[in-house]
Amino acid sequence: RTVGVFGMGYVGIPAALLFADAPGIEHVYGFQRDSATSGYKIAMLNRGESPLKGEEPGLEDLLQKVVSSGTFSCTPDFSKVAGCDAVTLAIQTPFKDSKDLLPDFTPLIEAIRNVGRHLTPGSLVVLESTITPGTTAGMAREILEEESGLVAGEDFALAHAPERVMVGRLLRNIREHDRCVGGIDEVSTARAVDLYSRVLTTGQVIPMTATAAEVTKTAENTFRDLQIAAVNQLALYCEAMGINVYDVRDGIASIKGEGITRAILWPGAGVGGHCLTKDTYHLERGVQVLGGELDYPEGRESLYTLARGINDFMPAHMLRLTESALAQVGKTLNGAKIALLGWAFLNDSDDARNTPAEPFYEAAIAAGAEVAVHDPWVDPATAAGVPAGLSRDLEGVLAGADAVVVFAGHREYRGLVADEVKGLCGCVHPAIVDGRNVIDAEAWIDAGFAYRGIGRGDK
Ligand code: SAJ
Repeated sequence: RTVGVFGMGYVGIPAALLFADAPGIEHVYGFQRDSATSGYKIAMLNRGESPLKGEEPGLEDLLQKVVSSGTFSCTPDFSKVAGCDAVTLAIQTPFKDSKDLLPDFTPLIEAIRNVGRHLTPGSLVVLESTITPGTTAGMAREILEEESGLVAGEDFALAHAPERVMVGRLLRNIREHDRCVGGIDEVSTARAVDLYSRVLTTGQVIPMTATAAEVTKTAENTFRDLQIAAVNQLALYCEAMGINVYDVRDGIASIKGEGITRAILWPGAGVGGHCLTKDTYHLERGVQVLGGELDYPEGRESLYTLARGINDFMPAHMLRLTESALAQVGKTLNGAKIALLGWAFLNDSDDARNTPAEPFYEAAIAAGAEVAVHDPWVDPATAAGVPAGLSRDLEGVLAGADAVVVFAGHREYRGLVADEVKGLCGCVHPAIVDGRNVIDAEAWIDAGFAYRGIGRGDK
């Protein structure tokens, strides 16, 4: 059995290596365009070097194992698809502009075309990218049939197997997570179940239709976004009522009874990343593609887009909290120096895609503030949309700040000492705004800070 994997990225590389290491699979081709931006990966991978940034436990060892045993090779030669029993596509669906509601499918469409051009009867094609419900059985099927002259379901099998890996634990996630696998027909589902069962160790394969698998993936993150919006809304209410949202959160989370568990997530400065900010729109676009109407009570918009609205409001709320803290010490945003701590969208991460810090940064500057940005994880040279002044010099960013605003809960910020920060700010009463519950409010207020925190109506 020979397998091909399109897209040598965070999802494709670990998947290809695990297929290469799986029983019953003789060879895996990692298909990678020999483009100016990513062609370098081909030689690197064939040398046994991972092109992925950051620590991925076990990945480079596995890569060297399968390269030296000859069961994996990376190639730009798409004609080798003809010899593959199965081809999976883990192509990113990037956004031209983060303001776009849906991604640019061009790279994925190009990859599907390349598969179609060399597809042979009896093969299985599996899409792993996060896609709008209806894509596998719709657009992907049409392109593959058009390019290959074959008939999906009869001449080749077609399925969707969404991934849910987290950077830093790619191999573990693929081996251990349960995996939804959905075909355009029963045979396709069975073929895909057989393929993925070979790489999973503890995870289970959950068979369903291709469209159900697409909905599962987008709905999983839509629900997560909704849960975060629910607790962000609660935080805003707690601020208005003068109570501490974290006391309420602890209370709710601790309510246990016969099988009762309350999932309550964390309020914060906003929701970023490539998944939660977009999967809601994938899901609702799928309803329009497949169902026609987004159906909800007369005159109301969908709950999920309301949730997106609440999460996207949090950076603006952070600016209101900053303005309020500055006012407490007789200052305004206009003319203030703000030290923004944390550009990444996730704690202890270098990923800045769709970071909620960006709308805050833009609005603060528009209000006349000067903003210095610190992030010890984000690499200014490679991260998306990084402000010119991004610095790793925390003391330099804090020097002379009228307000310190925490946007990411990086571990470096959990150890900040109020008096030391105050010394660096150089004013008697600096402001501190905590967007991720990493600041000890009492200690910083005692040190003379004007304190605000998301959900901290008690301060
Ligand atoms: N966030 C909160 N409160 C929370 C949890 C997260 O404000 O309680 C914020 C984070 O600060 C971040 C954003 O939401 O800005 C997204 O956080 P995340 O932990 O969901 O990180 P993602 O989007 O990189 O990863 C999610 C994960 N999905 C789940 O955990 C169910 C990941 O496993 C998926 O692989 C990924 O989406 C994806 O690829 O869909």
